[in-house]
Amino acid sequence: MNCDGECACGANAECDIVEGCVCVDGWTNPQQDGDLVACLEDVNECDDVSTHSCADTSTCTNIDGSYTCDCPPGSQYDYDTNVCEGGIKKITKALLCVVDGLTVLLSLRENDDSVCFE
Ligand SMILES: [Ca+2]
Repeated sequence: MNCDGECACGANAECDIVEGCVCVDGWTNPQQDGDLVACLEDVNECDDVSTHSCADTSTCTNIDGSYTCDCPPGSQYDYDTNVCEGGIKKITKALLCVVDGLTVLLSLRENDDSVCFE
C-alpha cells in the first residue's frame, strides 16, 4: 500500500486499509504478480466440511473461486435452506415404523427422521 492508502491489487484481491491486498472469498495465497498482488490459488471448499454448506444429500463440486452443491437427478439445490428440492425422495427410515393400518408414516424427505402417528 502506498502513502495515499491505495493498494496495487490484482486478480481476486481487494485492498484492506490495514493489511493491504487481501484475497476475496474463495481465493488464497496472495503473491506478487508483476506490479500487483494477486490471489491465483483457488480454495477447494469441498476438502473441508467447515468451508462448504452442502447438505449430505448433495455432492460438493469445487469450482474456481467458489463451489457448487449438486443434487440427485431431478432435484435442485436450495442455497437458502441447504437441501435438495424437488425430484423423487426416498423414504430411508420407513422400516423403523410398523405400519399396521392404524399407523401413518409421515416422512417423504430423504434422511429425515420418519414420524409415526397412531
Ligand atoms: Ca473453490
